[in-house]
Amino acid sequence: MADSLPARVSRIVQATPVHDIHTHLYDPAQGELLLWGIDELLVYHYLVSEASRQMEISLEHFWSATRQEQADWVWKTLFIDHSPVSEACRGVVTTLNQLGLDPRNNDLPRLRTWYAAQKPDRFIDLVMEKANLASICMTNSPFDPVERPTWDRGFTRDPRFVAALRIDPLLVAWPETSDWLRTQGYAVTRDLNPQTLGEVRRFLADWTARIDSRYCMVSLPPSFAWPADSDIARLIEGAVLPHCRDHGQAFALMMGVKRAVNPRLRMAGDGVGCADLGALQALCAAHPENRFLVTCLARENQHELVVLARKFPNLHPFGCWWFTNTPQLIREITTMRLELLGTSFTPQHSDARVLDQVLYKWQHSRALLTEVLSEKYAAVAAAGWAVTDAEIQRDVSELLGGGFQRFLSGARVSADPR
Ligand code: RAT
Ligand code: ZN
Repeated sequence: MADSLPARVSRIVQATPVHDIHTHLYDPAQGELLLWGIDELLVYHYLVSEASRQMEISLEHFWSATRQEQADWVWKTLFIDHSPVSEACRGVVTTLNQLGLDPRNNDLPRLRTWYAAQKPDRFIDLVMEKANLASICMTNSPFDPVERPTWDRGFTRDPRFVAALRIDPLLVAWPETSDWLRTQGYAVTRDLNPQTLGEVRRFLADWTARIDSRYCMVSLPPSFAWPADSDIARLIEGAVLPHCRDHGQAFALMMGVKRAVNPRLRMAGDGVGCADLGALQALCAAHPENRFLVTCLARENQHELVVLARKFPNLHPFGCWWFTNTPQLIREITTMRLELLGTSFTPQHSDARVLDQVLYKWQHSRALLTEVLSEKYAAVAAAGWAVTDAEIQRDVSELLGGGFQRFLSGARVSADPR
């Protein structure tokens, strides 16, 4: 008997390698920047913010503990004292399961012993094979005092790890960042005059070349406005967009993050706010020769983003980002995007900060993509257009990174379905 439609879609989605277009993972040659292991999984900031609501100790006590003790507290709070039903908790369970470990029969010391026996190189291969990843796009910041020296020293690149230039401090912390740029040899002033904008472009060009960046990216607060009489608007107009045009780079905007809503939670303390997508509309309209990759953190922005993408072919929506990376919202957002954009978007990125997390992020994402795509193919079949396996394969390759890469290259869609 022929496979059912969901079985065909599932087989193809599972077998298609994915280009993970936004993560916080690093090239293995960057050493300790690439995190992995059970303690890192447990102190992931998604889990820390959940644990902080129910932990028996104060936050001050938690932060003063060692990493292993912090992991113990998260494990006790979220896995022992309560059931791990949240998406981030389920992620730890899926990850361990994918590695052949039963979290119910292995306490933390046993899990640590298992991890201690893994060889890093082999572990990276194992994880990438199991998650079926073709490439991992990093988030690379010249402003990070720990990361920058690794690039200054230089290293042999692992071709599976590709770079993307992250420029938040340049855009959201001007003029303070101008002082730092001067220490790096760029003749900038606090005033954004033509000379300074030229030097900012030189900085962007230098780092784009140094890391072989695929695109340039920033996360923005809900208050971001454009056009505007502001440093950030001047920097985007006078430096970032010309740089992107000159170097064939897309500009990724991650919109709607409120940083440090609760600073006591440190990295776990960021929140969400509704972004003004009028700013995005104005950018796309004023700069048809620039390409914009956009993800929004607020659920409330998702519909407007999709409608804008129908109007502007230079806008590519991507990912169900951070607080929207939950099954209910992924179903809703991915369905809406398929219904209004067809396959011309990238449904997901992992945002993994710990290598092992790609195991759960992609297992969960693949399952949801299968579900939503199967429903859409069934609906169009009922209307009189049954898709072939080759067409499903074409679409899935497109959704799992192929369309993203073509958008980055500036090329238009090919008509060839194979
Ligand atoms: O999802 C996350 O881990 C967040 O902390 C952010 O890093 C976000 O993805 C970002 O890139 O700013
Ligand atoms: Zn991220």
